[in-house]
Amino acid sequence: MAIKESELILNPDGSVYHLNLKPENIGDTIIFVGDQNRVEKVTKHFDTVDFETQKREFKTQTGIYKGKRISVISTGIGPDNIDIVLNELDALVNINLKTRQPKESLVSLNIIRIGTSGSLQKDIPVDTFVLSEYALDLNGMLHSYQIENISHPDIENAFINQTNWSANKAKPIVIKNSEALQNKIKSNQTFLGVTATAGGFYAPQGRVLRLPLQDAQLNNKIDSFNYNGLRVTNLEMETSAIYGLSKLLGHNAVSMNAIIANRATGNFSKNPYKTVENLITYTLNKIVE
Ligand code: R1P
Repeated sequence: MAIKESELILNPDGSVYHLNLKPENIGDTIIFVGDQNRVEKVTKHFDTVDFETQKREFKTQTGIYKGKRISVISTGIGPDNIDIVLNELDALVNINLKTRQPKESLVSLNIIRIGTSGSLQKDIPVDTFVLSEYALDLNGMLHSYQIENISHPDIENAFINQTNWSANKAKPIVIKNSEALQNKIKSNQTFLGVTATAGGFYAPQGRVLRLPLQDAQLNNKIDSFNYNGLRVTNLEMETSAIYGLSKLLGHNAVSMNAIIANRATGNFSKNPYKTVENLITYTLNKIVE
């Protein structure tokens, strides 16, 4: 059965609706950044850039870095945007856009997020890198999919118990990264850990400006969570959605976090741009090693 026009929306030129991309516009290695102005901070290192497009916050450039074809896409902020980006990227490689039928032989993309994040642990200071071994979903977008085969109930239940997680919030989900990409990119320069993904920046990450939190102790409980040595290293807003949808769709994903704030000490990086730049060059070189 062909997927209906209302479900898989294409632009008049045949490109997918939000990303404005056609299948030939992307490589099979894709770097996600949040900020559209970060796309060029990655591609300025490329030998050539042969394609560029933008619609809303979704800006893409594709080019060659040390012989490898790589696309860089800005996802904007949050798991809702990741739902759009992952589904439309998957459609580009795994659905025949002319017949609107899923392809029989499926392609696995390599997806690497280069993002910024706040550390929750004193011993993971600002200006370091965290590679997310696991993602801890706190926002709930993934509950619209069938996640039973990608979740880790033992870790999830320990987290729910140790934090006294409110039943009024989405049930936390733990998803593993791509071990192959982790092994390619990790080094003694990367901390490994569990990255918590919140669906907002303020109360969902325990920040108080004028509104009180549902649970004022939650961040302390998240910081001290421990499951067989696994701990929550950092908080951001995309990794669990990337890991969850990549696992469900058959893609490989890893998330690299430039730590620009430390929520445990209250420190903020003196030069966050430099830390992000360092993470970009570190990650690009690991991808082509
Ligand atoms: C919030 O300021 C944004 O910064 C972090 C969060 O995940 C969120 O998207 O990542 P990026 O710098 O990659 O956007």
